Amino acid sequence: MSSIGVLGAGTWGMALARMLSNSGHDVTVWSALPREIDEYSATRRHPNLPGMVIPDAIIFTKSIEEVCRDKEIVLFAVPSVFVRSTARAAAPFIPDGQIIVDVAKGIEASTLYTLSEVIRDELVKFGGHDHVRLVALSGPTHAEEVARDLPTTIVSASQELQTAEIVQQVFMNTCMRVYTNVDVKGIELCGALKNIIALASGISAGLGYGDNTRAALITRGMAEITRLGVRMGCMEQTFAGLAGIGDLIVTATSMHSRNNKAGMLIGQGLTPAEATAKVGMVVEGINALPAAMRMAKVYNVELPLCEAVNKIVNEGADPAKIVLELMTRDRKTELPKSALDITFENSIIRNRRGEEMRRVITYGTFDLLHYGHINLLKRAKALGDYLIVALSTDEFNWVEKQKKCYFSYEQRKALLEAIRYVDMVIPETSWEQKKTDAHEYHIDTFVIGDDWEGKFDFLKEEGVEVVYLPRTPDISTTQIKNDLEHK
Ligand code: C2G
Repeated sequence: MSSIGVLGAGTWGMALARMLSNSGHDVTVWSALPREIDEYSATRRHPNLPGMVIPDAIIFTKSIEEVCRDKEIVLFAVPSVFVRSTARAAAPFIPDGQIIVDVAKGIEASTLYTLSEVIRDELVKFGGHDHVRLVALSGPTHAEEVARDLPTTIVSASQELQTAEIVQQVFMNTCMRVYTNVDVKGIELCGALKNIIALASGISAGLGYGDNTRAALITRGMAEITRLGVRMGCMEQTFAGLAGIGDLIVTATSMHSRNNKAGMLIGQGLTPAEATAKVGMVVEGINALPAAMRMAKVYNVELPLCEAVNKIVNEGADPAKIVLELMTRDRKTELPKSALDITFENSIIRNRRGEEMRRVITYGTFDLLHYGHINLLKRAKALGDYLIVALSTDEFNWVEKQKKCYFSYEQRKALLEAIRYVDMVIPETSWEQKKTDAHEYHIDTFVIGDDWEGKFDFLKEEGVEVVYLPRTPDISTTQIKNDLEHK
């Protein structure tokens, strides 16, 4: 059996703690609210789970050190807005190599990080955590039903399959069936954004609309989340899985769902604040809206339902009017873009721009290649099917950017061509070439880090989509040089 530390004594954290304890694991639960620890350890009851008895074997602690020390698994079950501060507080007590499971669902609006990325970010910042093993655990899992041992399924997702399998082993029992996945980003994106669609579903019911409308919202809501996820490099099949459509169905149709309940109250005329107060628990769909709106902009993806919910929740729009707008939007097809044209060279040079093959271009020096560059190239490639990198020549770097590169143009070119996201490397010899490149290579999308935000919008007049992606924080060629100098 395993020893497990649970951070967060909320509904989901306690339902899981009980399940794990009843499976024979040693479970310690911590909360940032001492009064919760005092109450739950004394009464062995949780206010949101009246029918549930908290096993005597569960240890409660107010010490974040005690809940993290010597555990096979540390489980983050705090509300999404407290994940960063909790990870920062726990970092000194989490050893390198620790398996960390996150069950909180959300995306951090300021960085567009998923919550497992937020935890990793805090541990890396603290230092000494080079091999943190993060798992996102997510699926159609109402705490109220898990607390009653009703048959439930969930996905254990980690970049390392064997880590996902360890967590699968620990959480699997006769009432909880665990599936593994490696698409952590996709799993976490579903978990965050489906709460917004559940809000929409509740608003629809609150307006008195029926099952037809709810089915439409679930189906089209999943379509827009999938569209965004694929643009972000996630696996399309993740969205058709348990953490995708499975979780959306259960969240958008069940009265256990806080998002559904809050949505209904909003549809009936309460303000979001009144609705949240009445629900009395965290409504993660509202927390997820800022990040959803930012991702729609950064990745140039239409999220009509998320945008509609945002207008209602954050701009006070009239729900009935918004539904009418949604119903009368410009006509769309359900068909995905046509099959990928497999002859890259042919489509690059000879075919006109078009749906069959999306071509992306980006520009840069890429000296002392680092993971910030790779992160940019990976996301750029996910925006299309073919990525061209215009690499600044040594002369262009010196004359135009006063940059003295460590690696020559040829060396930097060879490094870039070895990256699986890069399909072609061409020289960047002038600032002006972007316009002609766009036509010569039939470019659909121009991408660059948001340190250049707004600088290349003129390319839109050439019919090119312009995307500025968030830079990867805390890494740059300059920083590497400085660090090496002072080491
Ligand atoms: N980048 C990033 N995160 C970092 C560092 C760089 O996303 N931590 C991105 C930059 O925003 C840029 C690309 O990686 O999109 C290459 O960065 P540089 O080599 O620094 O390129 P730069 O000097 O900005 O040249 O005509 C455009 C210029 O050639 C861009």
